[in-house]
Amino acid sequence: MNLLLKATVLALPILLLMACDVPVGHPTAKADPYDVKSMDLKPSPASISSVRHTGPFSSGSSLSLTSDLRPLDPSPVKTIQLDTSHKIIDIAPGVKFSAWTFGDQVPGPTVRARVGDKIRFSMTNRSDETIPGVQLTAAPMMHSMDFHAAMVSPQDKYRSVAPGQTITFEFTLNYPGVFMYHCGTPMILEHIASGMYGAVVVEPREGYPTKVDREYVVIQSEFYAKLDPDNRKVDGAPLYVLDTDRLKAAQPTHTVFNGTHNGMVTKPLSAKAGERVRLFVLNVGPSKTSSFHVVGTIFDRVWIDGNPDNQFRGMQTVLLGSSNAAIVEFMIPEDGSYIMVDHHFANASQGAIGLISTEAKADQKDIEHHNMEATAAPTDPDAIAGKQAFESKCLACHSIGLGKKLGPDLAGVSKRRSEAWLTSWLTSPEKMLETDADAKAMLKEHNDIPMPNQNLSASEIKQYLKYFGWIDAQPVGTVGAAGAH
Ligand code: HEC
Ligand SMILES: [Cu+2]
Repeated sequence: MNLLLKATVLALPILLLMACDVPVGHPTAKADPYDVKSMDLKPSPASISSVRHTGPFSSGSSLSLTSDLRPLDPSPVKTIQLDTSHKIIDIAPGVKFSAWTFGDQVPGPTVRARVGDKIRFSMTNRSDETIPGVQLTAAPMMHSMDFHAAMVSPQDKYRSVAPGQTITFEFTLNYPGVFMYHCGTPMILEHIASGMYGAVVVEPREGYPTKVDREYVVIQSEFYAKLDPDNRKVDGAPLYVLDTDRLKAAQPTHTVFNGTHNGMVTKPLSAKAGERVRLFVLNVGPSKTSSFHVVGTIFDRVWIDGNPDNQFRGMQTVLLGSSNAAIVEFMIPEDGSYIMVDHHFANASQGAIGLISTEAKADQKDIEHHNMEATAAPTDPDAIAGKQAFESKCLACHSIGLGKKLGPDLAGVSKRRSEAWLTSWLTSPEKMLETDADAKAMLKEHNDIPMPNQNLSASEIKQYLKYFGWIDAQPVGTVGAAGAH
């Protein structure tokens, strides 16, 4: 090859690259989604009052209290309350730890919102309240809230407030991601290690570019526990308190997912073979990294810090420093129990282990969703019509996600039956009961009570199927319909 040709061949890809790379400011350049001009950087000042919240320690329709992440609440303003408390938590069997919390739980509730949404936050420092039946083991003290999802003056918004005081502030979510929140009152290390942290999931303005069958939150954190030097007991069991020597030396006694040693081994997350799972993984630390891995599968996508712009494909493990997060998505290839671990095995051996299992049943408790009402609703017009019709015509005999009535629970029906099968069934159940083996088997299971023909038109049937498809695209247990009992 002559020299000139060689040079041209070498230069060609570079020239092509240059040609593709539209310079910033060029008229055809795409708008920068992170353009500061479209961000809210001037939130109003925080206010502090001496009016106390009473009742539940957390509230807000955008909060999830467990690993089951609720679907996005579409309202553009998310009002959330996360009060601090001092309480005893079980971090492992027999280890009753004197914790400080947001929302009376460790980790604190997960907030879900979207870029452009406003968070209207308030927190009462209730560290001086005694909870009935639980002795107060830690003295009341100052606490504060630091949201990594916010762009605000820390001296204003992240101020510490005294027991009995309430701080209120607002901010707008400018970046998508999975962000930590934590108490920022000195010694910050002690406040985090005592349990004062949680996650804020911020979806991109247009939502995620992929579709998944399940969504769960996994928060890794360390505990540094020692037996109470004063030998105090809780319900006859020894009390554990923060070991500040171990804390400073970064030598945890427990490293856990979602606040409990081996918690998701005894209560695995559920998924079915062939499903796509999205995990929102946050490593709180406070002092260790996590080498997050799921045994038996490969992360199809990894979005570092939970932002789809930071994408990796086909990853075995994702490395998370303290307060780093990732969204990981993967397939459940076949039936089995897939093991989530911190692949720093010293951490895994301290309890950072959990399962996603095809044998796990959705927790009935979670379906009822604690004290919060479901806000998920379809947006597709056919699915909306299907939902309305279903609620008036079918709820007498069917539930969604809440068990069998006269007819089967219809959660998952779009997955266990084909569209053609469902269409034939809804057109003429009597014909199917004569000719179709699956229909006959189902009739037997339902005490030989045949479903009456509902006289549905083809377009009505289409609407029911759209609704069923929508239900089955939501994280399990987040949509329920029961009707009158
Ligand atoms: C009077 C009770 C009753 C009503 C009302 C009723 N169904 Fe059913 N449905 C049943 C029973 C019972 C079965 C189980 C099969 C059988 O025994 O015939 C069934 C089965 C089904 C199945 C199949 C479920 C599966 O697991 O494969 C679907 C889908 C279904 N019904 C949809 C509907 C829809 C949609 C409506 C409202 C338009 C409706 N049903 C109204 C009683 C009812
Ligand atoms: Cu604190």
